[in-house]
Amino acid sequence: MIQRLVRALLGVLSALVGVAAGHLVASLTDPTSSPVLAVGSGVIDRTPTPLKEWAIAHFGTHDKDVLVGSVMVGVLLLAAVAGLLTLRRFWYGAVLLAMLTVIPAVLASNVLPSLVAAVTGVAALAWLTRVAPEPEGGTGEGPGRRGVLIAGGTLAVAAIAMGSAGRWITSYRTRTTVVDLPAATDAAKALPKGLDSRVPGITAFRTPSSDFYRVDTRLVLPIVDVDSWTLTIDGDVGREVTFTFDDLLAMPLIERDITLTCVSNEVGGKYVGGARWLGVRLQDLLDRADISSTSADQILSTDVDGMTISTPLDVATDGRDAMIAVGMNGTSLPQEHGFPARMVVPGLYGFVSACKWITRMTLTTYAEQDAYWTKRKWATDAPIKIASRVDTPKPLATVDAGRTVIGGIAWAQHQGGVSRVEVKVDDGEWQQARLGPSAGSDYWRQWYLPWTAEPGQHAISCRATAGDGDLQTTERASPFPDGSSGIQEIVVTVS
Ligand SMILES: Nc1nc2c(c(=O)[nH]1)N[C@H]1C(S)=C(S)[C@@H](COP(=O)(O)O)O[C@H]1N2
Ligand SMILES: [Mo]
Repeated sequence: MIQRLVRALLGVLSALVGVAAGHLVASLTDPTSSPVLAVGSGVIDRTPTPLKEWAIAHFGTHDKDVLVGSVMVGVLLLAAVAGLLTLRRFWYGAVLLAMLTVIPAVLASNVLPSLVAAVTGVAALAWLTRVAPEPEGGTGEGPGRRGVLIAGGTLAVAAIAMGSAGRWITSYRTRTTVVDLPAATDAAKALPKGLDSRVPGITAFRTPSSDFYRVDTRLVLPIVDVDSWTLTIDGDVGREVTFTFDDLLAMPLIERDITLTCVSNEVGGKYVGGARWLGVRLQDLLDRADISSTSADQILSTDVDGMTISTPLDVATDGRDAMIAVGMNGTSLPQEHGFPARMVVPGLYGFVSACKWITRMTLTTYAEQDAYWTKRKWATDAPIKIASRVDTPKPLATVDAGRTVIGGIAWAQHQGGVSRVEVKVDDGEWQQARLGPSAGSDYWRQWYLPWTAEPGQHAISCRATAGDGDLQTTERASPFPDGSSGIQEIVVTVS
């Protein structure tokens, strides 16, 4: 029994050594090819949409950690089995352990890390099983015990060292680098002072880049060299054009306050943020490619790793402030938000507009080419739905009786912004909330309503009206396929 446990542990340790060695080699070559991450990315791309939505809803921004953790647990369980198999024949276990690297080797763009993982994992297993007590002499005592402790300890230290080094090198290589940007030729007005300090607990009027929600399919950020990066416009165009980063900076730059929203945002959710974007008008870029006689209906954007995002051409060119952004909140784009350039289209959910790390825009048709989420049956035409959220009090909070404030945020991008927010407490009438300042029709708006809280349990809801007159719908919808809708209702206890 003890001996089996030991063998299982030796299998696990060998796998950890292999994973760590593979991670280190990947960090030096192609970080996305780290074996466990390669499997994780494979799972992301192959997970059916409903399961993915469930994971996002339940694990939120931790969904990726849960995914990588699950892959790791799976690998270690199989590695334990490999360890047990060595009791029969060393090669049984060694082959199973090596087989575990086949999937990442096939999925990854670079096979080297998986190869290294296989070789070091099997070598570790060979060493450990050689010093471990023989199955027949199974006392678990004697020279074998000491030897296995020394070998195990050495390998554990090596695994930790390689794993940490790999992590550090990857985060170093994918760190945010700040590049100087020129001032906008068409600057935004100073952002009005929001309600941030007047309504405690309300969402900040401007989301700091470090707090800005992040949604993408990547487990590792791409490494992009801004000096060799280019943006190409091709497909059904009069003239194929390629821009360097400096070419973009030499063009007229607009600066706009725009609120981005993710289609996966649930009613009352956090996948929304307001930032100031600096970039080149999409129309200016498309004009250089001459799309006057195109029959395309889609811009198919491709990122540096081949991920694709579709955008309806007519929406992107209807005069709204669609841009290829190079700056966010006063500096160049943070790595996780698409450095060196990304698309931003006011009023469209990010999955049909906001391609990060963009490197190509292909003018094509929906009939001809499908983007990543189109293949997964998400909508292609996906305007952001009018929405509002209660920030304070928090759901299920306990509030002191007496005078307090209900406050939150609402958005209706490219529908004239938010012109009204109403709040309902229990079965009362809809009461008009006071609005914070406006930063334009593509930006969200803070709101608050003074409230005299009576002891007991209370339900609080809110709803927004857009500047164009549309009222936030009561119709409940989940994110798939074109965004959630419905009225948020929170419950608080007043005492
Ligand atoms: N290359 C790439 N761009 C992408 C995505 C992605 O997975 N890959 N996700 C999109 C989605 S779904 C959203 S909501 C926005 C989020 O942008 P943010 O992470 O900067 O907030 O980016 C979009 N751009
Ligand atoms: Mo999204």
